[in-house]
Amino acid sequence: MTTPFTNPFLPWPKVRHYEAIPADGNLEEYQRNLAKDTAYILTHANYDEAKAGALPLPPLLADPDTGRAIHSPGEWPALRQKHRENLERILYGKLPPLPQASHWEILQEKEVFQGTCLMRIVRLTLENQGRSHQATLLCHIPRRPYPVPAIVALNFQGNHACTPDGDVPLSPWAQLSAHSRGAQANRWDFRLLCDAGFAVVTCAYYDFYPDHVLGRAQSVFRLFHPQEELTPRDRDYTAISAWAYGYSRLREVAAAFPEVDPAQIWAHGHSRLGKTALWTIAHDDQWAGAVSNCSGCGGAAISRRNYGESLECIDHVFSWWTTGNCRPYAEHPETLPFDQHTLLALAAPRPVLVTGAREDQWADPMGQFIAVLHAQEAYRLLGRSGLPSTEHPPLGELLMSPSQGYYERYGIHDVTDEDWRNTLRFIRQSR
Ligand code: GTR
Repeated sequence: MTTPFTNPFLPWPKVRHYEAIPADGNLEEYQRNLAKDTAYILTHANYDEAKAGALPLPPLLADPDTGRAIHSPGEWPALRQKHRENLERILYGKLPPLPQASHWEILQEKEVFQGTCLMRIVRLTLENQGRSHQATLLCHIPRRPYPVPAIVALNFQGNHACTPDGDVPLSPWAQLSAHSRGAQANRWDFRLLCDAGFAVVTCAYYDFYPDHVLGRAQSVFRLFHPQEELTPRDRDYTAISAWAYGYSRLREVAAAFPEVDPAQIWAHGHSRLGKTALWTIAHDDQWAGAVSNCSGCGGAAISRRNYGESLECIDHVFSWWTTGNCRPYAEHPETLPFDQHTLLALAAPRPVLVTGAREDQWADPMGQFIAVLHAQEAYRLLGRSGLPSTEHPPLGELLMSPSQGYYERYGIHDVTDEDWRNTLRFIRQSR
């Protein structure tokens, strides 16, 4: 399949500084330079489609080492495994192993929305070799004939920021609690989702990996590694893999609720968590499917395009998201043995919805659409249908089959009610 673009590839503006993370732990200068780099990158990104380029994508259905093509569904699992190992080695690192023990307890439960829904606060504890790590989950469960489907999604600013409900405990993370209660409630229409018959389980992403250069030491990786191995330079242990691990631990809790159908639990994520939702279901086959909202570069958007955010930017500015092996590939994305259509294909045959927004060109909606189109090959190999058209749909129009969905809506980088409505439409027709 060819992409709709025929322009020659133009390289991204290079990041100005590329200091390694200092060994002495003194991050002050590093962080100052990073702020300058970020400003530079933001003002130099390309938003001209005519310059976006069209490097050929690595074939999805061929061995990245030998080039040998596969033709039957039986050959896919081994190739899928190889693609996943490449993504792991170069971009996202390995997920932590399972802990020796895990348990959860209900801290609070009450009726909300005029008795149509239960709100439940759950504390999850993971234990390994005498260390323990906790996460606090905010769950909404509609009172319906059970079992109901569920959406699992990490949140950015703490459970208390997702709802104005004063009974939801403040996140213990100072950085998150600084944000006021209900500050992101517009992104979480629990009422809409419960009325539609969906349970929703969320938790602060900081609970699994605080999202900054020093976050590794407090992340869930500390269950498995001593502190000396969890410095800013230990880039094997990435935030995206820790969050993906968190998604799957939340899925286990949701699946254990008697009200929830364990076969109908969907991973939903916005932006960096949209990248994570895709990496999550690439690993854990128990998810029903995923919704990746405005995930952009390192998520659903093609890395080989010169448009909006670049992999080099991510690898530099968010060094804790990617592995230490990423840099040479980020500087030369044409050398990657995969592109992000490969990540999308790892979900096949399970349904995936990819979304973008018009004013979120940083996340390259068109690059996401191209990735969805190219991921179709894996779905077709497995006997599923791809998108019903290869034309980018008009703004606001959801293009979907039971296996793949894509739309670009008006508006900014956000999660809106329109996004949730489209998510529900997509999930309903996919089940
Ligand atoms: C941006 C980053 C994006 C995206 C976004 C978000 O700063 O460049 O890759 O992940 O943050 O998560 O909101």
